[in-house]
Amino acid sequence: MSKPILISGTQPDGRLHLGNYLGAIKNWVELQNSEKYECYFIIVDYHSLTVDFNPTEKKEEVLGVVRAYLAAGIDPKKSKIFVQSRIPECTELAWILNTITPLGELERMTQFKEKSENKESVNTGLLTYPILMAADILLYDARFVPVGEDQLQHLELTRTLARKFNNKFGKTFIEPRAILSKASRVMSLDNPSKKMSKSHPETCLFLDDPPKDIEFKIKRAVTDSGSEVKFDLEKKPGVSNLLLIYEALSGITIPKLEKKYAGKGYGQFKSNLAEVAIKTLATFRESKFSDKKLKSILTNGAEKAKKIASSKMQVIKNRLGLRV
Ligand code: AQP
Repeated sequence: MSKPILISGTQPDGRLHLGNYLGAIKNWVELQNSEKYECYFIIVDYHSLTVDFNPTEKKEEVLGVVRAYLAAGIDPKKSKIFVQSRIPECTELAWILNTITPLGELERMTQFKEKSENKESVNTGLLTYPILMAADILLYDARFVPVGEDQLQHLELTRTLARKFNNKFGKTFIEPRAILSKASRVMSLDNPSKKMSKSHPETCLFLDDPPKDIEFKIKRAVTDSGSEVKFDLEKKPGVSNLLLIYEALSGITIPKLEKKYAGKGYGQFKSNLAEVAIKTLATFRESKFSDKKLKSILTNGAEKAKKIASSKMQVIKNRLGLRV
């Protein structure tokens, strides 16, 4: 029997951060290695056009994401790795899904509201990008989508669109389910009420940060009043965020960490966390893959994805009566 399909992606729009890794990519590696799924990992370059960008940097940003995937442990022999824009069927399907998406559903998306807040003018892509994400997922009949918590609302829209299309035109799409990692919402180091986000680089620990920057950022991270290292999201959001990060990086559970640092204060805790982060992230700083190898992985991945996408598109067009 064939394995269920699992799909996820990352935008090539700057450097990847600890939220991307602990909320998504680390989990992808574990899911891939469980051998229970057929895995597709996309570099969603069309999504990344919705924010300001420099065309001369885009190619390197795309290769940078592939490099991070490989350094994290995504294996091109086990998983398909490809770039979204190499599969035009995705934008074709996005157009079709546009025609069944109520405008109100898009306007109420938290990410759209946050990113358009206080802006005089907002591009339409920022509003419609959840439809492109839905197309990426539905095109490959994915059953599972491992994402961070910030993407759950978009995934819910994907499920709504699949249901709506199926009801209108006959069963065509699977309603995908999210898979969340334990650290599905890594918060900003400066402000634990906001998620770590590349739109606010000052809040991020980047995967390729040099050791001295990691140490500096963790030492400076906001902690709470008192000195007890204790997990309490309401009363101690800063320390709780650091504990979640520590657990995800080291595999040591939060209760064990609380015990280890009982009576020791924040200084030692932060200094040890910095050591763990420097060690774990060494793989991203030190990994070396030639551009030639990365490009060949992408060509190979796109060839496989293209076959699946084009045969699914035929089914979709048939359903819509578009094949004359
Ligand atoms: N802070 C986070 N905690 C947990 N998971 C996170 N992800 C992102 N931030 C966190 C997850 O990373 C995957 C890839 O993210 P993306 O490339 O789609 O970009 P994003 O979600 O838009 O990431 P940013 O940094 O937050 O960018 P901006 O500032 O542009 O919004 C996704 O699975 C995401 O959930």
